[in-house]
Amino acid sequence: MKPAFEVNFDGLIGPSHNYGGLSDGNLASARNAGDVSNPREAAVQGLEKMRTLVRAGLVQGVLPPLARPNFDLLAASGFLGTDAQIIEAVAKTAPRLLKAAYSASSMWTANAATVSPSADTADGRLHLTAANLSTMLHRSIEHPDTTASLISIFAGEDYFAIHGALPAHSDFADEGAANHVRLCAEHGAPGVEIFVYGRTEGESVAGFPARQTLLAAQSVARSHELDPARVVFARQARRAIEAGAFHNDVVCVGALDTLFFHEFAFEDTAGTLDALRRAAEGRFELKPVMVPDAEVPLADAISSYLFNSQLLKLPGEDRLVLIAPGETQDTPSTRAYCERLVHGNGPIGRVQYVDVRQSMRNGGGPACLRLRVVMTDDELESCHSGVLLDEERIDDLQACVRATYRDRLSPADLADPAFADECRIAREGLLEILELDSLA
Ligand code: SUG
Repeated sequence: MKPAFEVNFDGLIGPSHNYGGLSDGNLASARNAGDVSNPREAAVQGLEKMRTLVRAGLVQGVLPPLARPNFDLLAASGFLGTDAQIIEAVAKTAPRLLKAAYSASSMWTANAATVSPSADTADGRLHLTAANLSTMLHRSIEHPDTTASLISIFAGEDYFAIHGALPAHSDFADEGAANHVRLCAEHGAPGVEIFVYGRTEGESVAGFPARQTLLAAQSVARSHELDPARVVFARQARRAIEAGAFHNDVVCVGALDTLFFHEFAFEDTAGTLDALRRAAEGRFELKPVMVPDAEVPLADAISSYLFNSQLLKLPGEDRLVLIAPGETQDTPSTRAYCERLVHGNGPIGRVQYVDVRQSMRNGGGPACLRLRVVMTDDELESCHSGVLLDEERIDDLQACVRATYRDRLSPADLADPAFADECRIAREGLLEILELDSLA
């Protein structure tokens, strides 16, 4: 077994971060629609979270924001002319389309791709499949550019297999790692991969959309050459989706041998745990930590984002650490639960709160903002080093953000043609720091 460690690739929050109200079924996005955002503060908050993990001794990566507005979407919709003419015309006749073209949603890199570490795959390569994000228009335009970023960063076919997104049809709806959990004894050892889906292909469900299908999950597992005996497909509870858990990572997070989840996360909890134990046999003993609804009602779990936390093994600490959003501390039931959790003798020994409020108000907590990539030394060596962060690079990125991002942005401001130039200049500055000028 080659030793490996988990690298978190966070999305660098882009200059057009705004509250567009674009995501049906995402309660925070709907609640804050039309509010004034602060892209500068959002990006600084995200970078401070990254700094927390760098200081804790973890390897931290970053994925750059995508170019916004996405003129390809606007051109495909028949808007032609100079950039300024296009923006003026779209703002007048199709303002929702303009919001989609400007969305900074690629910040939530848990939705960028699904990742299987080399220890789990038959060809011994690290596999990544870009998510088609086909359910929401503003997210469906991410994957071509995300794929290009992944190719630039995870360079070297000996080590990495990058798959383009699945077909853009609702039968293949795929939201990436937000519906995927990998468990193992230690990162470098072969593990078990859990794929959570909200509906089967062809099935129509009333109410909030189920953004992940079983067919998509099975397709990714096949392309990643996973051992079928070590894969579990689990259905997300309809009840959780209806309550606002538009991705499984709103009600569940796992790390190493521990699965931390809400009582109503899965349609069949006992069946899911049995399947997991069978898949884990001989590899590790599953440690489930189920939070009963009586202790944390589903509505509180979703509004506080208790489970949208990063569950991490930090150097020098015996038990796992939960990096939770500040909202979890502000919600009485989740704060009390966390206090009891760390005083017990279970696998989670500490909770640390971080402030990512700007992202939270669009439904993105600490876990949405990161893509986990388990890597060996050789794989890390082969990966583009410009996106790996130390504090100095974080300082440089923050300085660029402070110099180029607005601190107030309402969806109506997107109509200002000058804003498109501001976004381009800001992104070019960031790409230079990350030595990714080729993506400009
Ligand atoms: O897809 N919000 C994102 C939040 C994604 C959270 N990711 C995970 N749970 N992994 C979404 O719903 C809101 C954009 C707006 O309304 O402007 C948005 O896209």
